[in-house]
Amino acid sequence: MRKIVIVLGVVVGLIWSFSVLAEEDKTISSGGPYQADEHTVLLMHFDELDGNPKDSSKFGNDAYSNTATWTGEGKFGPALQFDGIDDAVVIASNKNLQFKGAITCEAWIKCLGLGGEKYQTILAKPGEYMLHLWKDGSSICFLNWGSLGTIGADVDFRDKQWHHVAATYDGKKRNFYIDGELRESDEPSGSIENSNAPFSIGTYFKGTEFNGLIDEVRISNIVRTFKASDK
Ligand SMILES: [Ca+2]
Ligand SMILES: [Ca+2]
Repeated sequence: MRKIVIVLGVVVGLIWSFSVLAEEDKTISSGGPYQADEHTVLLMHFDELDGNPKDSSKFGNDAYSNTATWTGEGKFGPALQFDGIDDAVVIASNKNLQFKGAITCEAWIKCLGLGGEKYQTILAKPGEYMLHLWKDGSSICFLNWGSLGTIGADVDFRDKQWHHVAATYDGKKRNFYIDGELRESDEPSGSIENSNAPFSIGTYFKGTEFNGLIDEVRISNIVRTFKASDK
């Protein structure tokens, strides 16, 4: 009888441990990989491992140029590696990627060292909005061309680890999240500007090249919120 009780105790203990592990796994995987919803205008899982990346949103914003290298070592499955010299993913401009009011830009990034001479582009719609690191990965900015200007966060990305970065604007307030934590906010005056420039990931201009891995890029036409478990 005592043996049975001990065996039962061990079994219950194991079940409990596995359920705790399963909970932890669920927490880690939040923040992606995402499913496209009605507000998703671009969603790049970067899982193709070949050719040009495809958009999983209903808008079909597929890339038409990819000079980055596929890797199986992404945040979620495969990702793209950018060499810090000339690698880019380019997507044609269209009105779904232009914003009148609300926008959320986000990506998972792993910076691997020095990039372009000016800074390191994560994503950019030149003339409208851009997420970029300082050239050595020592800080991050969300820039809106025109009157809104820049919001920055003094966060060091030189640890060669994956980080989730997100910026939102609702027409009034701008929020900047790193690994799901709200790091900076402001209320810039002015309005969003639109341009016909292509949307780029990794670089958009000489001197702005990203050095490292990028995964799970999502652009949304609403303000999304994030929490600290998004990492
Ligand atoms: Ca991926
Ligand atoms: Ca190259």
